[in-house]
Amino acid sequence: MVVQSIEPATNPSKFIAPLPFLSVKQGFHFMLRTLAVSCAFAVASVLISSQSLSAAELTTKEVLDQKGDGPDGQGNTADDTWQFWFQLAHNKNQYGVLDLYSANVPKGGINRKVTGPIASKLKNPDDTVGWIYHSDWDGRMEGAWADKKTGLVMLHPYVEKRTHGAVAVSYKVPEDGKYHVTGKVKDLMVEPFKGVVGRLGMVEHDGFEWMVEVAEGGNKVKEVAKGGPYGDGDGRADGGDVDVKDVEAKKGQLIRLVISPRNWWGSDLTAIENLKIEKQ
Ligand SMILES: [Ca+2]
Ligand SMILES: [Ca+2]
Repeated sequence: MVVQSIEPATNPSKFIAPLPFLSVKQGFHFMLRTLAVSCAFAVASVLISSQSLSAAELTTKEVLDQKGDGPDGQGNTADDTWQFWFQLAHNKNQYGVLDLYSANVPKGGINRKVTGPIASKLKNPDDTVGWIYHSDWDGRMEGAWADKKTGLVMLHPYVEKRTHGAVAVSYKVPEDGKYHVTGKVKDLMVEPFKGVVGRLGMVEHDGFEWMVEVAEGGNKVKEVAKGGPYGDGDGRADGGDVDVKDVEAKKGQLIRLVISPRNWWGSDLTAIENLKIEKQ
């Protein structure tokens, strides 16, 4: 009977110099170099991915994307980077999702009510697509819109049962941190009220305000900043810059830009230009 001796694994050369043509020392250096190169690649890829994850810009592409960028393959759901919202008439701190891609809306409307996407006051209605609420009683204006001709992203507030509601666009935060929100907002329907009602002080067209808020889904966590009012005369500018630093949010929370109609919703089609959200 042959008893095979098993060599104890004490010889380091068997582990450090895996390639037969390398000495122990060369093998060790080879491994160190391989390790260093791998680490450099790993650090570089993490830096690149975190940079792309932590900065985003809203363009018409994001509004027009019916499938969204989240894994469920449906646009404007909880897994998407950019989402579009309307303020609930009966609970101002809560928002609902604009859940209908307007290209799906038949020209005759839903139940003969909604007439979008051909919003009566959009500049290029046939080239404008976006998001509205499925049971909206009046789809002429309210929603988040992208004009393919002008390249503009627009939000329009709404009214329901005499309550003037805001609309919002939100960015899903990819990692905990402080974010810098920049962009421009502009009233595209400057309509100072000059009639009898205006002279009596019952101003309807009264511009809009913007807010930057942190939210979880449709629920407001905190208001971080606000600006305006802009538009509709009264000596005020038609628009201005949004520039808000130190918006602290946790991964998965939403940073949202709200367009609030103040007293009157009907003339507040608002351009959202160069909206960028970047990790500081
Ligand atoms: Ca989705
Ligand atoms: Ca206006």
